[in-house]
Amino acid sequence: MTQPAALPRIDPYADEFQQDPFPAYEILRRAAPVYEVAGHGFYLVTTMTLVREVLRDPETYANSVTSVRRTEPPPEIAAEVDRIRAQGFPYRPALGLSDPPRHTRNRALVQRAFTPRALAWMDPVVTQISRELVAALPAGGVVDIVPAVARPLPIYAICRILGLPDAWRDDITRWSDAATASLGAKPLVTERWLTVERDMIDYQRRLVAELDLRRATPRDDLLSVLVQPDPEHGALTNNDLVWFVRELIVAGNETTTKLITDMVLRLSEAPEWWRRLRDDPRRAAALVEEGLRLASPVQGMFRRVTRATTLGGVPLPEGAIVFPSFISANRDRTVFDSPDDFNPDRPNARKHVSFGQSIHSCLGNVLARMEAAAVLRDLAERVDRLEVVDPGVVRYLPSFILRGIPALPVRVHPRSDA
Ligand code: PIM
Repeated sequence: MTQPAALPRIDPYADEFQQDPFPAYEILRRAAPVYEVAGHGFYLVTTMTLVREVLRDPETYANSVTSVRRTEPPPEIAAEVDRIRAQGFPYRPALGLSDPPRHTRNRALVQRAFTPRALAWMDPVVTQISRELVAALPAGGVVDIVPAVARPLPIYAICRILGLPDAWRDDITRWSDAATASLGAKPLVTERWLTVERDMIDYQRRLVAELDLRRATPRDDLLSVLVQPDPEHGALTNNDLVWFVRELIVAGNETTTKLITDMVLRLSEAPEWWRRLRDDPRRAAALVEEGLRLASPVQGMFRRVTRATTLGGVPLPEGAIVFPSFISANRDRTVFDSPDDFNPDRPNARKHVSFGQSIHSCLGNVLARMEAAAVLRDLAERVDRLEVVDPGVVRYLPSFILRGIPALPVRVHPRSDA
């Protein structure tokens, strides 16, 4: 394929890119919106129009891609990793990496639990969790907002939805870290590889025990729904379910944590929004949309080309892998004026693709929006300002797939009139 000769080499695995991908994406949107990443076997797709073209055509751009998402263990521990993996269930795609008909069936199973109406019962639950976490922030003191609020809220919420014991909350945090450790990142250090693999076995065993309990005595929770056989397809096996639930757990927290943290950083630079939000708590929804656009915690998803096609004038052979970049499309200036500005009043704030689109659009979008809005409203009630202690050293996770700040110490300036 021909790429403009003057284009700088863009490497999504490089630290510079991962810390600040926006200049590179700006160049790509202008000069090479379908860009072959040298040496890694995939194309970055960066304009809103082309990202939507990919997402809207799941037959040409299939979801079942496993080859480039994760880094694999180094050869010296490959045998040990295989030995640990052999103690657990082999990988089975559930939603995130599956295509119809499996995807259609799995999605139908869980979709009903994630509609706005079905999630209405979660609103008071989320509000209460959020209130407690925010109330525990040290007035006048310094706290890392990630473990204090951004991390626990979505984990507690997904535990409630699935029906997992509250006592598992710390384990779920650990499992979730393990599940995402190698996503779009540089190879892990050897010891981390082994703990990741062992953590996943621990998770599988504990979950199977919980699934057996639900089969014996169903409860009013999502695990009980998942173990029920359906008349058309029969029952999912434990092997299917450990991977399915793992996806729901990971999806249910990693990204919302990142969204909330990113919004706290953004509002630390525009603290007048706390007041505006306090004046009208209904503004939370618009703030969250604009926060979603700018944060894009899922930076994009891989797709596999199922039949030779052309995208933005670039021929793509069958089997090619593309990465429609949501985070880049969300800054496309042909769609959003001054795209780098945080402007919750922009009329088309909801035009972002942070939740993807079409058959794979985010199952958890209602819940994510609910969680982020609750935290913003509670913070607005209590704080005058959250001051990032050291804005100069904010660093993002080393990944081009997920985007997030792993730690964000802030000084809590409480409202003097609260
Ligand atoms: N999390 C929530 N929705 C999607 C995700 C996700 C996507 C890619 C990798 C990990 C999590």
